[in-house]
Amino acid sequence: MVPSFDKTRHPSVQVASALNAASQFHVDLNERYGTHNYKPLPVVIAGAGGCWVTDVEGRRYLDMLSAYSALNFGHNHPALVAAARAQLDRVAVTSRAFFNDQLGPFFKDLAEACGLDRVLPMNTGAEAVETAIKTARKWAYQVKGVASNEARIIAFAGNFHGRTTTIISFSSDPLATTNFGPFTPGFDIVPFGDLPAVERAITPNTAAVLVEPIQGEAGVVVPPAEFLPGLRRMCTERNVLLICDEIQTGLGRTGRMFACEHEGVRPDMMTLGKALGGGLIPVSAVVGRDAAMSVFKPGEHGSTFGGNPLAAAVGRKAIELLRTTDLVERAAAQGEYFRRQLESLRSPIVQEVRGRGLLLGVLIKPEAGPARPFCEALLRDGLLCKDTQKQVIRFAPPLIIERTEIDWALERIAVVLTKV
Ligand code: IF1
Repeated sequence: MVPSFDKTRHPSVQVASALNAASQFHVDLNERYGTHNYKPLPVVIAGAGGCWVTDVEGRRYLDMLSAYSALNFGHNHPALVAAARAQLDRVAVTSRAFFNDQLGPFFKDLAEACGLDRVLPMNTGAEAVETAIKTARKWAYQVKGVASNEARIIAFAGNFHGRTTTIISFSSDPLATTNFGPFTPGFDIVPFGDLPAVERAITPNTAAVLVEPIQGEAGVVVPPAEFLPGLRRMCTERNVLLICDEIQTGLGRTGRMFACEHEGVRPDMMTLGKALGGGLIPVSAVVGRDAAMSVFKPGEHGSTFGGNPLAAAVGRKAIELLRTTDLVERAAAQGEYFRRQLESLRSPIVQEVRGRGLLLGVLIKPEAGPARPFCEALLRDGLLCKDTQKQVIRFAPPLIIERTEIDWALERIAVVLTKV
């Protein structure tokens, strides 16, 4: 089940920080012709397998970012690649103007995996969130009886749900919003984890509460244990839809199939993406209760690529892998181990290790400076990870990661986090 890739040839010497001509060539092309909406760490990836990537200079790195959790199965998982290949040889794209023979089975398997009724397929995470917002609004008008254009949705400070104009309208991050207005109205922001604030924010016009079970971009913030169950109770009592954005936390990442399972919470709708595409292609979906999803009639919403047979075949295989292998349990066990080992480093510059399963954040004390230079140092030692919110190093390796690979990473992390 774990993809074969030569793990014996770990980079043995610390590599130079300067890029060679092969890397610099690509960096220069990006600089000259790409739009500068990212500032990538200086590594040019040319190949990958399992938890490892290779750069254009032939160096190897252990991937502990996993494309922001899109690579729960690792790079190029053989079963997923085989499913994609087989489907590519049959039919890849049909549009929803017609049925295709992959989509129905994908709907069934995904709905059952979520314990919910219906699936609406899209491509990217942001599209799934947009779709959930549209669904909630439509439900508010058609089912709840909210007056036209008055529906409101509650979201949380520090949220990250994507980059579209509507989604950034309720972002509290100036980087995501500055000079992108005017913004979509209809959102109320309350502090993450603050149940009384949610209670106060709910009005008869409230259609939904949209929440990340763990806030990723905010720096891997786990809410208090009573938060999600409290939201569930409140939403049920006040006839408000609970929407969990499981795009980053779902599909095994936190050691459960879905992060809200840790608290025994079932939302009315959830958004999925990232790993749903098996680390190969973009696949996203809203999965929800019939009462919400059945507001749509033909022609009211859609997507050219959403639900295409290639996406459905890969998504279905991804769900199958999660349901029939020990990946989710592995994420729990390896995450627990990784976390304990990180804590036992007793680094003087680490304030806290937080997160769940294989979604971990290491909070660097402010006096040690920002997290980015630590990520750059780890990169030089052959480890890919990424800072978030200035002070947090995010570790989110593929769920297939083995204990020996975690130990390999820990050796390097120990050096970087203790040499100050
Ligand atoms: C970027 C973070 C991760 C997400 C949740 C929806 C989406 C995302 C909970 C949208 C996307 C990404 C996108 C990436 C950075 C990133 C991220 F740093 F912002 F927090 F993963 F950790 N809901 N998350 O996390 O999905 O449309 O991108 O498919 O730079 O935008 P998308």
